Amino acid sequence: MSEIDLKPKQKTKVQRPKLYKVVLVNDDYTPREFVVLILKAEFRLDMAQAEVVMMTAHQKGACVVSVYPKDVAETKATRAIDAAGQLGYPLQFTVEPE
Ligand code: NFA
Repeated sequence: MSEIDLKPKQKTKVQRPKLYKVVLVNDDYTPREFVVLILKAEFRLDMAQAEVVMMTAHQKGACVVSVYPKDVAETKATRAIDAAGQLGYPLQFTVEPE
């Protein structure tokens, strides 16, 4: 007796890039307004999102900003750290596997 095989013989492999979290780290020196500015400019958050992320990091010590493929996450974190550093602020972002 022949049955119909509904299973495909080969699975199509989809390339899903591993995602990495960019995490905003609190400090005692970087002005809140500057943190919000960076979150808007580098991470494309809107005003409301930027305020929530900044205040969450301020109160809890850290907050996930967004997730990206590894190279994008590292580039954005580096650019944000450098922009803060140029103004003498110790602002830090970390990049971690999701
Ligand atoms: N804690 C900083 C302040 O009170 C603000 C801040 C928030 C810094 C989030 C870094 C990250 N000025």
